[in-house]
Amino acid sequence: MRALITGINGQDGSYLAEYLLSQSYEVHGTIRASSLQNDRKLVNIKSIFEKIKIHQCSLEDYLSVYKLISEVKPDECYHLAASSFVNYTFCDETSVILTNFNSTCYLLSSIKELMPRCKFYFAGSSEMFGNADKSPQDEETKFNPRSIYGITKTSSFYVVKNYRECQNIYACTGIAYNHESPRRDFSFVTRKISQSVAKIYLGITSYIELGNIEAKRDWGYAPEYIVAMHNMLNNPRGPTDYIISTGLVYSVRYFLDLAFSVVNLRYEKYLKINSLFFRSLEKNDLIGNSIKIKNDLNWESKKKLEEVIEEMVLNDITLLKDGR
Ligand code: G4F
Repeated sequence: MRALITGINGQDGSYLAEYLLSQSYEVHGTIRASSLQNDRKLVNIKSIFEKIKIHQCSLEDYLSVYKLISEVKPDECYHLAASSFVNYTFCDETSVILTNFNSTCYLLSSIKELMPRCKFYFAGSSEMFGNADKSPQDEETKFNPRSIYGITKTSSFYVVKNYRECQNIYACTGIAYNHESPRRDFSFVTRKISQSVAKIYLGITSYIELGNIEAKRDWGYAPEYIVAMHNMLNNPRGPTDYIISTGLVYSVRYFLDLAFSVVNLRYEKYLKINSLFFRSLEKNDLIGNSIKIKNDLNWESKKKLEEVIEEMVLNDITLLKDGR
């Protein structure tokens, strides 16, 4: 089996690549040209670099995507690449649309043309529910995205659905809630916290600045979420969309408290609240009901948030001690 992963060097892409290699897949992945020149952007795939085939591809360009599909000829395609930072101010919205929406259309159009039996996974997001009218959300909940990121994920969801229903392509969307790990990008709050705790513990810095610490999230463990993705493309029931979540919510304050407790410190002594990191239109009640994927595919989130936090903090301490 040959798999293509867009954004293979990201948190999810790299875990998925490792998982598929362990299942004897031939693994191909796309990376932006600019990332190939930057060692920091390749750190997640360093250990498997020789085992995978990297393609430099601009997903905003149809010809580039078409050539990619004709060259790789994948059996499974996991479209994970996206401009993924959520903001509600609509800054730089056209470039987010180009990256997130057009790439989905280009991939599906090329697959239909060149590899119509290729199965397609699209990485949806809880941000599609945005200002949700019900909580927890499930596969029937109405979308009401509030961020440009959420809008691009929702519009892509409908493209995927239409390729499935009208073009007979095996295409589906995993509506994943937040999922974290030691490979999380530093722009997200969990990694920002774990790295800051590590720096404070090692005496490199003396405080952490955050925005709304009462915000709550349904936080899972990334290495488990990529198994859900693979299961969805190997679903005996055929292609359908699933919520991928833990069904539990915790506040940023709770995360912070536990992260500091890993090194026996109290967060109150080191925390500064900075209004720059607040998101004005943010709603806090996004929590996923993943009973459908549990019933159909026997997938459920297992790792406790406490364990995820400990792994992240200890990993950041090791990285800093090693000068990485
Ligand atoms: O870690 P975050 O930036 O993640 P967010 O916005 O929930 O988005 C992530 O999860 C989505 C759902 O799966 C994905 F679609 C998306 O691509 C991404 O992976 O923020 C989490 C919470 C927010 O409520 C934010 O307001 O943390 C709050 N927060 C408080 N202080 C902060 C900070 N977030 C960041 N990034 N930085 C802060 O200083």
